[in-house]
Amino acid sequence: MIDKDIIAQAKKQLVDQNKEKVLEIANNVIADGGDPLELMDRAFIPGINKVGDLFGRGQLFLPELMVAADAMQAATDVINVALAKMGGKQEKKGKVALATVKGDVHDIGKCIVVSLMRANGITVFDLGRDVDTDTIVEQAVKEDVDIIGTSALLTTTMGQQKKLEQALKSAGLRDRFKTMVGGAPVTGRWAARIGADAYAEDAQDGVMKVKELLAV
Ligand code: B1M
Repeated sequence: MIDKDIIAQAKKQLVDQNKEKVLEIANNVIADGGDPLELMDRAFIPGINKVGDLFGRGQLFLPELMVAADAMQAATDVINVALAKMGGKQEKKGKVALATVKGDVHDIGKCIVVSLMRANGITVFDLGRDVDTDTIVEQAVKEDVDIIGTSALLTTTMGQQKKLEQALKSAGLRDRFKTMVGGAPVTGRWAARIGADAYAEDAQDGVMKVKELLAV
């Protein structure tokens, strides 16, 4: 368990948009054998959520949001490298294509999901961010994946997840893939409404849902 003062400092430095300090804390925690996911879940995610709240309330502006996002991305990169090392050699369990949907550049969460899945022996094709439906379907077919996962962080881009379900149906491909949706505004209710096979709340839940969908 990471010391609560370190957690508080890590969160504070992210909210203060201090990339140098954020990186220093992330590197130190990992060098001391701390759990990278615990640091993400207890410090950096609450930190960036606080930044988001301040931005939403007009108490912090876009340039500051961008600096905080850059610090968050740098911390995520450090965490993701540590997660990849934790994975070791594992039997491969299923193939997943993951993308942030068209019109949406939020990819910090999606990248954590990618890393944790890989660390759990799942083969992931990371299609990137702002990816249109046709490209997602094309790549899923090309790589012959089992599951297509999409991330949406904006209420205005969640509709792209529904569009994917419709595109798969029109192409006669709906039964070929399982689908999973995630992202801050996305819910289990939304997943059920659009006909997605699963909703994942966070990266750990994403790994669990892949295992459930593939029954591995
Ligand atoms: Co933006 N942004 N942003 N932003 N941003 C939000 C989403 C917002 C809620 C902030 C706010 O107003 N309070 C708001 C959306 C409001 C709405 O839709 N109603 C918003 C806005 C408005 C905008 C812009 C429009 C701002 C502007 O330009 N005026 C703009 C849009 C750009 C675009 O996409 N077209 C914009 C831009 C940006 C930055 C570029 C500055 C930056 C993103 C940088 C990047 O990602 N490379 C950014 C950031 C950082 C945020 C907040 C603060 C944080 C997002 C984040 O990284 N969270 C965000 C506020 C918030 O969400 N509270 C906000 C941490 C991350 C680990 O969590 O992504 O939820 P998350 O992922 C989690 C789970 O959701 C889940 O697992 C992850 C790990 O636990 N998960 C999955 C996610 N995808 C999954 C997929 C799965 C499974 C699980 O399987 C398929």
